[in-house]
Amino acid sequence: MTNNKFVLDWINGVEELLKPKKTVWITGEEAQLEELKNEAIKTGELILLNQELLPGCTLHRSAVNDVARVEDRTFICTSKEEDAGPNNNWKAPNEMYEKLTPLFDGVMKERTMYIIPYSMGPIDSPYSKVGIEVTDSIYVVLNMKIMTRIGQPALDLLGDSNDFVRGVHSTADLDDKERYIAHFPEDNTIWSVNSGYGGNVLLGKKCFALRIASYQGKKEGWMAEHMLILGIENPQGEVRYIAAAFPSACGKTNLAMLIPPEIYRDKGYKIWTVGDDISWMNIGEDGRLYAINPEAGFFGVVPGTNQKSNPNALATTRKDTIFTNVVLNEDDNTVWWEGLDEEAPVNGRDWKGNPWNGLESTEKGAHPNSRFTTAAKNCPCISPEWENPQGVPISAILFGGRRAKTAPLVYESTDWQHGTFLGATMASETTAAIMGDVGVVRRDPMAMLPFCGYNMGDYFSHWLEMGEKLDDKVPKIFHVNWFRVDDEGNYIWPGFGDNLRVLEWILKRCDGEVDADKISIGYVPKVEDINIEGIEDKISKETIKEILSVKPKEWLDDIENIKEFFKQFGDRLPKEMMDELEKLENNLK
Ligand code: GTP
Ligand code: SPV
Ligand code: MN
Repeated sequence: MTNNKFVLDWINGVEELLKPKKTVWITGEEAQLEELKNEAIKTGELILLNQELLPGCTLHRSAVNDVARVEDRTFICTSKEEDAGPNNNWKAPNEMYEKLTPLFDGVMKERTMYIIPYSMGPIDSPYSKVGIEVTDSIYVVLNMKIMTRIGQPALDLLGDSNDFVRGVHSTADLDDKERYIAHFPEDNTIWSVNSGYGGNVLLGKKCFALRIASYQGKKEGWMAEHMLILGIENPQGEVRYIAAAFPSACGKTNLAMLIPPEIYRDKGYKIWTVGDDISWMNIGEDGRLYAINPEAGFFGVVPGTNQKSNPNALATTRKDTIFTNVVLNEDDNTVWWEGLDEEAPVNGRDWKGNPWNGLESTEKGAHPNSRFTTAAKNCPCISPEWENPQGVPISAILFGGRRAKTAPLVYESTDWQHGTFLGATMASETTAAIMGDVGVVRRDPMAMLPFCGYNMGDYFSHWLEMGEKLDDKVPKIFHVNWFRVDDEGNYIWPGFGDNLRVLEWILKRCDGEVDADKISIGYVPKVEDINIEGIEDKISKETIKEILSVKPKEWLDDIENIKEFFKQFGDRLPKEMMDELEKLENNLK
C-alpha cells in the first residue's frame, strides 16, 4: 500500500515486537470492512441488530472492568518531568518503553495485527495530519472507520513523509492492573495496552487529536482543543460559528446538534453541526481563527439521548452505528437505554449481557457511559462546511462545566487575556466518562485537564500567545453553565434547545447589538435580554435574575481553590493569570 520507508521500517519493528500470526493492512474498501464485521459477529465481538429497523447497526459489550477512560493509567512520557507538568502522570520515555515492552512482546502470537492508516481532518485540508494505528481488535478497526478517514487516501496524503503518529494498541488480556495509555510526544508515538474501550484505544481521538496534537500545536503555532464547533444561521441566512469547550459528558454533542425552539425555527434560525468533540484551530490568511473538525464521526454518550433532547443524534444513529454497552431488546433485536422515549424492554439484556427486565430491575440497563459510534455525514444537521479544508471562522469561544452553584448561566470576558483566565479556572463536577467518583467538583481548564499533552502552565501561555497573534481579530470568550440547580437539586435552566437563547445573546454581544452589566466577574446579560418567549411557563424573569446572579462568598471560596490549583504550576504559570486572579479578588471585595 505504501513505499514510505519510515512507515515500513516502523511496521517491521512493531511486527518483531508483537509477533502477529497474520498482518492485514486496512485499505478502507467496503468489502474488507464488511468481511471483518462478519468475522466479529461470528466470534460474538459484535451482535448484529435488527437490520430492517437499524440497517448496518451492531452492538458491542466491553469488558465489565473496561467502560471508560482511565486517567490514572494515562501517561505523558517526555524526557523532562516538568514538560509533562503537574496535570499529567509522567514517566521517562525509556522507562515506559521498558515497562511496556514485555506486555507487548509476542502479544499477537495467536492474533491478527491490523494496520490502520488514517487521517485526522479532511484529506484535502492543509491542517490534517496522518496517523497509523496497529491493533488486534476488529472493534477498533470498525470504530476508526467511522471516526476517521482510513485506508489508502491517508497513506497517499502522507506520501514519503515521516510526519505521522505511531499508535500501537493491543487488548492483550484486558488486565486493568496492567492497563497503560502511554504517550511519547517527542517520538510521535502512543502505546495502549489492556483496554478495548473508546478514548483508551481509538488512538486518533483523545490520544492523538488532543494529547499529541496539543503538543504539536504549541510547537507549530496552532491549537488542539476539546471543543464542539457549530454554525448558527440567522433569519437573514448569515451563518456564524462558535466553538465550545465543556468537560466530558457535559453537553458538547447536545449543543452541537441543538434543535432551535419553535419560535426561533419560525423566525428562520438553523443550527449546523461541524464537530461535537474536538477542534483544531489555525490562524487563517485573513488573520482570523479557523476551526476544522479532525474527526469524521461522533462517539457520543447514549443515555439521555431521545426525541426531545437530541433528535439529530438519534436520527444519525438509525443506520451504520456501533452501540457500546447499551441494553439489547431481545423481542425485536433493537437497542434501549435510560432516557429513551420508548418503554424499557421486559425481555432485555443489560450492558453486561445478563437477562434484564426493564419494568422490574432496580439496576440501570445501559452503562452511564455507554456510547454510539456514528458517521457525521449521516447527521441531519451536518454543516455543508464541515469538510471545508480551510475550516470555519470562529466568532466566539465558550467555556462551561457542570456547576450546581457559583457560575451564572452566562457571562462574558472583558478581553482575550481575561477569557483565557475564565478557561484556566473552569471547574466541573466529574461524570461517568472517566473511571472514579462521579459528581466531585474539580478544576478542568479549557476541559483539557485529561487531554493536554504538556505542562498546562505552558498551555496557558500558548493561549495568550495565540491571542497576541490574533490581535484585533480575537474571538470573544464567554462562560456558560446550563447546570445550576435549585434547593431540591433540579436543573433551573431548561437547557438543550433553549440554550440557543443564550447563544443569541452571545452573538448579539459579538455584533455589539446589546448592552450588558459590568459586574465583578465580567459582563452579564440584562435580565430582559435573555429571551424567554415561549418558555414563560418553565422559567420566569425572576428565575433568570437568580441564575445570572453571583454570590461573592461562593466566589471568594472558589478563589482559594484556584490559588491552590495555580500554585502547582510554579513559575510555569504565566504571570497574567495571577494578575487576573488578583483583579477578580479585588472586584469581589
Ligand atoms: P463527551 O462525548 O464525553 O465529550 O461528552 P459531551 O460533552 O459531548 O456530552 P453530551 O452532549 O453527550 O451530554 C452528556 C449529558 O449531559 C447527557 O446526559 C445530556 O442529557 C446532558 N445534557 C446535555 N446538554 C444539557 C443541557 O443543556 N442541560 C442539561 N440539564 N443536561 C444536558
Ligand atoms: C470523553 O470522555 O471526553 C469522550 C469519550 O469524548 S472518549 O473517547 O472515551 O474519550
Ligand atoms: Mn469528549
